[in-house]
Amino acid sequence: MYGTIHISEEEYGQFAELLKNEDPEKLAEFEDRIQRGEKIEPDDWMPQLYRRQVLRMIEQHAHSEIIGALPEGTWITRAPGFRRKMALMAKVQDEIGHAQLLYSAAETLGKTREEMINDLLAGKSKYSNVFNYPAKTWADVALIGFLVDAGAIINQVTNAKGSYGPYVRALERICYEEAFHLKQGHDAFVALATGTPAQRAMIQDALNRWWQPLMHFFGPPDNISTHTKLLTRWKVKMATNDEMRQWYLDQYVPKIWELGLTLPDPALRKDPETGKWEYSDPDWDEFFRVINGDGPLNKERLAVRRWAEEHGRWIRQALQKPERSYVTPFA
Ligand code: BYC
Repeated sequence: MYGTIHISEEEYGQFAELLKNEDPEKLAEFEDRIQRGEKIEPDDWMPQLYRRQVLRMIEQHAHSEIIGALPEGTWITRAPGFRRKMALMAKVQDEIGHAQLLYSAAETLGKTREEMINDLLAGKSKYSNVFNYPAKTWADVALIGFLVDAGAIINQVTNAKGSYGPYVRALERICYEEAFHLKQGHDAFVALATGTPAQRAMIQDALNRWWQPLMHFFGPPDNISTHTKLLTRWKVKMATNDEMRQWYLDQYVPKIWELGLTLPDPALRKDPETGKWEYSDPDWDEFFRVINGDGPLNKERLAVRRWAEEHGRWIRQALQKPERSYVTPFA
């Protein structure tokens, strides 16, 4: 299923207008390289549209990592116990590290990190929908570590087989760390699900609130997704949004049900004949509202990043002025 092309030649032809300024020979050679499974590297020839699309995706992913550190980050001081606190601190630190890797990969396409951060702070760039919801209880943190990271792994393991060299190398490294995140999330999740009645109620409440954002996480259905067709052809996305959503349901719904927890969708079931999951369509109007800046916490999330940007400016400026470096008196 990885790397299936979902665009017909006729549909691809509709992009002709956007590709009309490209050298046809170079474009054909680029397409051949993609089909042979070769990696595209920063100095290689690529159509401008490929450059823009890959940059858009990596940049949004990088922003998702730094904004994604916020809901869990606020729980470091309140984590229940020393071991949970240490694991959570390590995880949050990893997420920031992922952003570093991804901003570096995005920079290879010609946009500076400063420009990317400015676009994020100005509300011009998107980041993952899920991080615009509050982590009200410790159960929310357990759920993020288990079920958001599980979604991230499905997406990233898939796209790590894609065509843009710097992105896939960053994803490979990120996936190793996500595997640890998933374990810490699963451990905290199971502890609550098998705990006292109050703990079970807390994790059930978290599931009820987070299920819809989790269904949104893989993006809009294929029939309304803007970029999937072109990006599967160019092997930037190695599966469609609906395919990834199906794989996620297949792997994680049984794990949730095994714990005696329920999901807030009475229509959710696997059709034994087709092997496909059926579910109620999540509210896609809400999804588009949230990703366009009008979710429960979009303004708060960006306000925290603005604060961090302002308060960290002095150190970035200091690092950019090597002529002012200090000479040790013992030299
Ligand atoms: N949230 O044409 P479509 C993490 C936008 S961080 C927000 O299907 P595409 C973690 C999409 O951008 C991991 N926006 O898009 C971190 C497009 O808008 P524009 C996050 C979304 O790109 C810390 C429009 O909807 N993972 O796990 O073909 C702690 C139409 O959609 C979303 C990534 O970033 C969304 N969920 O496919 C814990 C993975 N979905 O740009 C955990 C990289 C769609 O036209 N990204 N949109 O204005 C991708 O794989 C793809 O971008 C997506 C969407 C599959 C998400």
